[in-house]
Amino acid sequence: MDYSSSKMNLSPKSNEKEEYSSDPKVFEEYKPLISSLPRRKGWVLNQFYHYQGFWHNLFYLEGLLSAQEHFKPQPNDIFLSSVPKSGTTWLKALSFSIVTRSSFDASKNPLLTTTPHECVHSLEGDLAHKLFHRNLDTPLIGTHVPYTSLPKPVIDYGCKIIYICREPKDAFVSLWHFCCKASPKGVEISTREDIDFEEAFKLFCEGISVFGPYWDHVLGYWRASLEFPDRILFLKYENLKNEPVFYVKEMAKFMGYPFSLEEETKGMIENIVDLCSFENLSKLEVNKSGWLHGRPYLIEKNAIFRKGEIGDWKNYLKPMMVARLDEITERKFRSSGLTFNVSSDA
Ligand code: PAP
Repeated sequence: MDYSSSKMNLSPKSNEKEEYSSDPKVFEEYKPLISSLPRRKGWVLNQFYHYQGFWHNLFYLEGLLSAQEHFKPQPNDIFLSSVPKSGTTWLKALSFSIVTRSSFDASKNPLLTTTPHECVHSLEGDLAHKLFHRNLDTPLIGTHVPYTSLPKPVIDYGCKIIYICREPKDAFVSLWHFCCKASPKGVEISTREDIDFEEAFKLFCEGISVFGPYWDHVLGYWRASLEFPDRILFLKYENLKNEPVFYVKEMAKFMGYPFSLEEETKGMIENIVDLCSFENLSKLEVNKSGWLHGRPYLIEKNAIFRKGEIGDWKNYLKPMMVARLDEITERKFRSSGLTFNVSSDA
């Protein structure tokens, strides 16, 4: 595949306009802080702001600041956390199915008519931008916020967290595809241009991606999971893909919703795995057409479901790129105990 024809200039310009405009009634107070932060041109939305060691776009940064100031979790809340494109949608669907399994008949499961992102709202997106008016039907909250930036009560109350990460080459390729399908609001969708692949790769390697650096995000949760194993369950997309039944069982136990022997015998775990599989969710009408809500850019729902495979990077990354990303991953994760089988499938 030749990416040289796909162009969007990513170099910073001092007079770049921010496409997303915040609600002044809600976020006015954060303007002085935000304007003092280092910033640079990002992907999709013009500006990335550097806050507490990570890069954020304005929409999520305002949500994060508001969450850090105002958000009060319930002690039994369970956070589903990830760096973007690591399996968030899947984790939301599986967790939602686990905790609501006695509330719905299979034919009435909300996942059949509602996207996983609408079944489980995001802390810094939906909740922060709607002033934390919550539907308390489930204790689940999604977030891409790095561990060290989570609102303090989330840690102090001992809320449980499930973190999912994904092999970085696949995470990058998935992110690039997603960003190419997203348009800043107000930009005619037909005039949207692909993001330059090589430029995006360079930025990703430098740690400049939404909620990046990717490696620091993963390491923050990894280290916390080693310190607090009863509070943080650390999952890999690849493991979940290879052994979904085993990990769904582990998730249910961890969340405090273990499967009974009777449920296991009836095939409840396999039913949940099937319901939430890429093959099933991606063909549901609700996930095929229409727009995803609660985002600062326009994105069609089907952009969330692309291939759902391990190792798709092989179709996109040149050998030099593979070597570079593998080298960074090896260096960053060295002596952390965290490994990915970097050069083979997972
Ligand atoms: P988000 O951060 O915007 O929420 P997220 O769900 O984390 O996105 O990642 C999307 C990736 O998960 C896509 O990967 P791909 O680009 O390599 O294909 C998407 O296809 C994949 N995905 C979505 N749902 C599932 C699922 N049910 N099972 C496996 N993979 C899935």
